[in-house]
Amino acid sequence: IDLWSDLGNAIETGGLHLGYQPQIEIASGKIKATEALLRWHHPNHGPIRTDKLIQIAEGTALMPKLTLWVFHTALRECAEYRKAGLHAGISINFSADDLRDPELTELVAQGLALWNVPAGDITVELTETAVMANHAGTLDTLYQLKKMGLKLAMDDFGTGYSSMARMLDLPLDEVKIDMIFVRHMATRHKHERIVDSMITLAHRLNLSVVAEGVEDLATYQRLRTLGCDVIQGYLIGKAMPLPELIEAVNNQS
Ligand code: G
Ligand code: G
Ligand code: MN
Ligand code: NA
Repeated sequence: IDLWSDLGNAIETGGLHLGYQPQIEIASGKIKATEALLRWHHPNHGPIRTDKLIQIAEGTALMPKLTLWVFHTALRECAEYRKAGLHAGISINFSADDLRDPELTELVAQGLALWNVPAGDITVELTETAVMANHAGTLDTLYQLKKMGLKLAMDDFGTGYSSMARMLDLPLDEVKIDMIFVRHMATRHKHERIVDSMITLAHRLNLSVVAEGVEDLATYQRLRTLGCDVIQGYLIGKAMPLPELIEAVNNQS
């Protein structure tokens, strides 16, 4: 099977979609933003894992095409859910390739103008490995995006390496605590102490904290007590297609 060329076809002919996973602000109980997560249902092989899909595209000519598709689709659908009454921002994942692409900021500027979504409502999620690539252009791109008014989030915080060192040179707004820390924090003391320390560290740097992978009420309650700002996870909901997201919001109010 040639997944690479199938993916190329899917980008051109419409085999992809984005799922939107709600992020809830603990203080207000409201959806503050959604994370756009790419989904590919292959006509013969069914759903393809997204990490695998990204691996197939990265380092090839498909990655910029895919990113263009993701960015425009996310902004168009964000504009759509705002019209439907959900006044929430959107978080988008960029890969190492994307951040090295000197045309990324131009693509972002064009998308913003076209879909009329305020720059401040867009958060760019960076994995530590994407930023670790240590490419001179990457930092430049991040500072430009920041100057354009977008927000920057460190994804998978606490995994990878040099996570603290990245805090010195990146103009971050948010950290997303990786679910390996969050998953067992309600039952394991050490996990809970680490999450507590991460929240304190982030707040000392004036960064907002999102906890990922929140699956149960006990975990939510611990996070609330520790002063976490935002939660994301199956307790609230999985990534869902736009119509389902809008329906869920309408049923709530
Ligand atoms: O929800 P899920 O299993 O699909 O996410 C798997 C991984 O794929 C996550 O690390 C996530 O950051 C990444 N991912 C999801 N959507 C996108 C996307 O649109 N672009 C990039 N570069 N990565 C994405
Ligand atoms: O972008 P990032 O690497 O953070 O991708 C988040 C991944 O975690 C996606 O694959 C998403 O579908 C998944 N995810 C989101 N919420 C939960 C959760 O509560 N539990 C588990 N096990 N996975 C989750
Ligand atoms: Mn992410
Ligand atoms: Na993550």
